[in-house]
Amino acid sequence: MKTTNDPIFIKEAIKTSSDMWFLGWCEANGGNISQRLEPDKMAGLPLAVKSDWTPARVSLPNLAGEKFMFSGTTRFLRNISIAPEKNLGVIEMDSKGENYRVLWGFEPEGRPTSELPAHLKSHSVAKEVSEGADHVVIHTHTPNLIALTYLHELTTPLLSKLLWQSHVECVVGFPQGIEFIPWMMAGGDEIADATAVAFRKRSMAMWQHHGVFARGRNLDAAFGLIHMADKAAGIYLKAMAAGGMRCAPSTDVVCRIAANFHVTPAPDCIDA
Ligand code: 2HA
Ligand code: ZN
Repeated sequence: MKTTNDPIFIKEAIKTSSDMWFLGWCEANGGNISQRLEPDKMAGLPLAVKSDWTPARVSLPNLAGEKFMFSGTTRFLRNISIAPEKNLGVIEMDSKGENYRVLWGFEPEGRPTSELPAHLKSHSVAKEVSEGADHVVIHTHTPNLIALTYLHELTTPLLSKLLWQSHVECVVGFPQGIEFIPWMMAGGDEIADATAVAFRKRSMAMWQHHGVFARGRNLDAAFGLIHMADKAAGIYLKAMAAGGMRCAPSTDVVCRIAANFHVTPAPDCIDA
């Protein structure tokens, strides 16, 4: 595992992507990660203009001039640990938040993930609603959460409550719930917009039959949310396979746990 003099954000990307791999979340080139980088995070990284300005299929003025770490399109998250300079890159947005250029990585040459518009639109909303605190977006193919989208005709309240009632820590981790996004074409503008809209209210969005998106202040925070939700989905599936959820915690119990931790479950989910 390569860790020597890499900046801390690369070490954190290695840790997170390795954990995602070992949990079975990122087969082949599945899944992608990104992080908005403050200038001090890139100290020691040899930045140089490595590509022309390239349309990012977005127009996001609040991301003008921002720099991001991205995993690369067609690259495997599993391989970041052995070659971060091939599987990760740093990009810079132009002064309109419309085009990007590569400043480091994606060796010998490459581009950010095919989900670039969904990540950038998510970062734009995340930066705004968190007042700059959120820096990370993770997309990944979590088997238990995906299986749920094959089992039930889900809605946002149904999925949020199902997870809150399957693992009693979940309401504390994501009291805003998790947005359910019906199937749309991956990589497209429509699903990118739907994900960004979801992030105005919540920290996670579930793409039907595909995978999950989470935002957070750092990789650990976004990873932790996804881990919690996928574990809850796994507990639900186990209980269902063993005969059904015969004595799940009630809505009242979920509310009492939330109150104990001074959080409020999203009214559009808990009351539905
Ligand atoms: O790039 O996960 O949704 C791999 C993906 C696309
Ligand atoms: Zn995907």
